[in-house]
Amino acid sequence: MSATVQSIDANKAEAQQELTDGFHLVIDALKLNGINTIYGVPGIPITDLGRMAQAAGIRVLSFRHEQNAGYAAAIAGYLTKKPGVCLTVSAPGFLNGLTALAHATTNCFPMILVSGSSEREIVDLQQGDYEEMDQLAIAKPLCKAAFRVLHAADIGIGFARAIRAAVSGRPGGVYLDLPAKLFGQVMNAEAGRKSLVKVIDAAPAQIPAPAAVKRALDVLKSAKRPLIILGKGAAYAQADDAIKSFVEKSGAPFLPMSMAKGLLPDLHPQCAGAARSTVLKDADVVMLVGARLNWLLSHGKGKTWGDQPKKFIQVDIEPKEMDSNVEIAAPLVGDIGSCVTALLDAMGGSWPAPPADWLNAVKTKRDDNVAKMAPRLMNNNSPMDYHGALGVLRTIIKERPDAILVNEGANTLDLARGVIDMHQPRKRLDVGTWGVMGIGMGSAIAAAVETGKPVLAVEGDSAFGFSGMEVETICRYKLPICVVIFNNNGIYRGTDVNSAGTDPATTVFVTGSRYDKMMEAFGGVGVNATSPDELKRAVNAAMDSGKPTLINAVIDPAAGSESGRIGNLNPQSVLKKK
Ligand SMILES: Cc1ncc(C[n+]2csc(CCOP(=O)(O)OP(=O)(O)O)c2C)c(N)n1
Ligand SMILES: [Mg+2]
Repeated sequence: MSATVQSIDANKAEAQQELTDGFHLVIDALKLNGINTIYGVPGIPITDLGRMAQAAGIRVLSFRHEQNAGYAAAIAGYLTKKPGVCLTVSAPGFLNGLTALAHATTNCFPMILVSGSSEREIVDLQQGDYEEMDQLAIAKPLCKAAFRVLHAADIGIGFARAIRAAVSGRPGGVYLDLPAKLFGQVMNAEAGRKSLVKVIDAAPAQIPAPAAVKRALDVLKSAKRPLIILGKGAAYAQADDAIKSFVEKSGAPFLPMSMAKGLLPDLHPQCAGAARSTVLKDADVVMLVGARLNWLLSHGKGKTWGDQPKKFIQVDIEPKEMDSNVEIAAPLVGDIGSCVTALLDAMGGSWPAPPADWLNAVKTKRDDNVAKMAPRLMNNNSPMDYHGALGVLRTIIKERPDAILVNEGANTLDLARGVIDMHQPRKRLDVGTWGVMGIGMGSAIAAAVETGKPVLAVEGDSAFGFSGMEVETICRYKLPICVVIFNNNGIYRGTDVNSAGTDPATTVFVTGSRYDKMMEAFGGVGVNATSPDELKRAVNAAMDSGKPTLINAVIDPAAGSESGRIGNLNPQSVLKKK
């Protein structure tokens, strides 16, 4: 090589070293802020971004459908308190990710949907670009905040705003629109470095007012029949020790909402999970901690809550949550950790125990209900009913308390929630506020990736179908996930008949399907289990081996009920029965 060519090469290299571009700035912005995992689906214009991010040490998990990648990002946010990032292509990929973004917002999970988008000039003139869509406008009503970055120099600020919006205050979904042209934009590397922003104190503590703390404790102290309800906001807060100390010091029965199960163990003597209807009806003071009075708590009124007049104390980071459904006598606004710590401090050394007759009444009801359920959980029927199958899984989770349980379906969800005790915080991941089907495989994958713990996904056969193709993803990344499909041949039940006698009924599937074969197709372990004993052996083997496993658990098609435990929400036609 001649000296001239060598020096031209050296100059070129030097010039390149001094430059950066949109691709690199996005990756650097993520890394600078400790975001080291991306969930997504590649394609124009973000394929190279994924490749380069992977090469730069970010874990980039490619899914088979953006909705599942989105659900993974959402639950990653819940588990880590850092925004989970989902990366999608323009228009259709973006739309596929949008359900998860809305789900994250509704559930208060911090998530950022980062989507490539098409040529701005063409999109805005509606001239028909490849995958043309005004994505920013569409995302806006479905998330906490939405931003578009047009200049490479603004990438740092764009990500900083997105991260802060996702995790501060009440967490939620954020949309970040990155048009194709941005990625190739070049700028001076030093200026690029300076343009990046490391977000300091992304979710600042929000300290409650001392007067509000005192008011809350005064109301709690006045109770004859106190009840504490723990929501997934309390689980999200990762203030586990403070919450446990507070609940124990108060002496009050507590009721965990679905994803707050395990925040204090379900077998804790104060847990009123098995006496839910009694405590909701009879309590006179109800303290909500990171739980909202939405439909899951019958809006705080009506039959579920009985005739007893009630006073509510509500601990929440969002001031607008107060009085959303009923009057809140003692609003306590702040982050859960700060609020609970302030409550504990202000309770002082001695706090009077709640009246013994209330504690005894709750205990009696709980023990009765547990005793009633016990024999049903021990049956070894074949085909299985829900209780026989769930009894086995309950024992497995008790023996492996650090495993993460993912759960969706109708009967499969409602019965598993009641039967399977949780023993540690944030180990139960499910359908959340909307009761959405499809979170299963995305949640399982993110749980395995973010925590490194084994995952048991208990899935209705319908629920599983929404994300079933991701079993390939599970096998590809060799994740320690055991999927158990409660196969009752359909939605709610597999016994429906179409009275017109033409197509199959709307709620039934192919009889005797073998979902286990799906897992085998990708090199995982498939098992067909027809009895609780077989199920137990197969799940234990999967949890021991850590190999991707799918167990087709054959459930009696007649065992379930319409809509599980929420059949009452179905509208009725007066004309239906002729
Ligand atoms: C995205 C979405 N689509 C549809 C529904 C309505 N839905 C509620 S539960 C359910 C499936 C229930 O069947 P399965 O998962 O098999 O549970 P099973 O009751 O049979 O145990 C469906 C489709 C939903 N909740 N979410
Ligand atoms: Mg089913």
